[in-house]
Amino acid sequence: MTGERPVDVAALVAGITHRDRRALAQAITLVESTRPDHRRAAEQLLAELPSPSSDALRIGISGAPGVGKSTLIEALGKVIIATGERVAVLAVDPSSARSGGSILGDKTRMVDLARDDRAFIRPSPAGETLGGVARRTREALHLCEAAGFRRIIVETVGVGQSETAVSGMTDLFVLLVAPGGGDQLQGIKRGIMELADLVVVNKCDGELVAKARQAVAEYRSAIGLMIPRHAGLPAEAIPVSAIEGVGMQQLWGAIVTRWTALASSGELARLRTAQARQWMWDEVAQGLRDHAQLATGDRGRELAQQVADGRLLPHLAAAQILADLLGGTG
Ligand SMILES: Nc1nc2c(ncn2[C@@H]2O[C@H](COP(=O)(O)OP(=O)(O)OP(=O)(O)O)[C@@H](O)[C@H]2O)c(=O)[nH]1
Ligand SMILES: [Mg+2]
Repeated sequence: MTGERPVDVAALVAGITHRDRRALAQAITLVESTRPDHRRAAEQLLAELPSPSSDALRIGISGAPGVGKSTLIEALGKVIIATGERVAVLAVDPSSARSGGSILGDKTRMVDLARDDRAFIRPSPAGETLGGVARRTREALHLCEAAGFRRIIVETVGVGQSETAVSGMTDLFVLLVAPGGGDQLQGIKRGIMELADLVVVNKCDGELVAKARQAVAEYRSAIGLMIPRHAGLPAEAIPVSAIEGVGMQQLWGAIVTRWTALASSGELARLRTAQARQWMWDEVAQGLRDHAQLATGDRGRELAQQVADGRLLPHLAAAQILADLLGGTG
């Protein structure tokens, strides 16, 4: 894909089908590219790939900067590999200002996993985002499944919207938290808590043990007051120490138990159907927006400037753009 050589889609299809990690990495680079010719090749690739033969378990993991996401994924990844499965990790960094540091951090904190040929780790910079999760992460996830990965983790830094986006493309959403001072739940929005299947309290070690236990108790009582996301399957709060590898078996056990329960009740199928629909409409919305920006050209820029100067209200400007695009029928 370097230079101006046309993309060899057939070679990528063959490589991915043969579980070649280099082909997978190249394919993800292709779907992330915004160049129109790359986009066409990416769409062709996605159309030509055979659908994965079995269901993958898709896990979303989110949490504030520094709570230990990378450390946890390294430890959990090893547990997954020990079960005989391969694991793919898609790490998305929502803020470009931090991207350099975080991606560097991932390389140094997932050393063992990065070295293991049963693991695939892919950090992606911000790029175009859906509230912090790269627009093309769903496609990357699909590519990982086509490459035979049956355990996939999507990691993102929690920024308020990224949790919603990541939970909208995965089967289970894990909210990672660390013990705080005083009121443990402080700063965690209720809406985010309601998305979580598992609230994992990390850093339950050393001097932090007492605070971590208190946090677990507080999360448990908060969960008890919430309407569960899946009826009959309330969220769980689990203490771990990612750095010491403590609680990893319990965490993996809870993930698998929950996923199995969702699958056998039919809830997983319903969830995925809803996600597929949402994906389609998200793409339509994004596509229309891209089209509108191109098609309105100078007029669009002029209206945006008027909005920026406070001379025109945003919704009135939007209505004018829609009227222009739709021939005044909107
Ligand atoms: N005490 C303790 N420290 C931990 C634990 N897990 C991670 N840390 C430390 O917390 C810091 C952040 O860990 P990371 O795994 O990089 O956290 P992260 O959430 O991936 O951070 P960002 O990617 O920057 O958002 C590091 O200094 C880790 O060593 C743990 O279980 N216990
Ligand atoms: Mg990290």
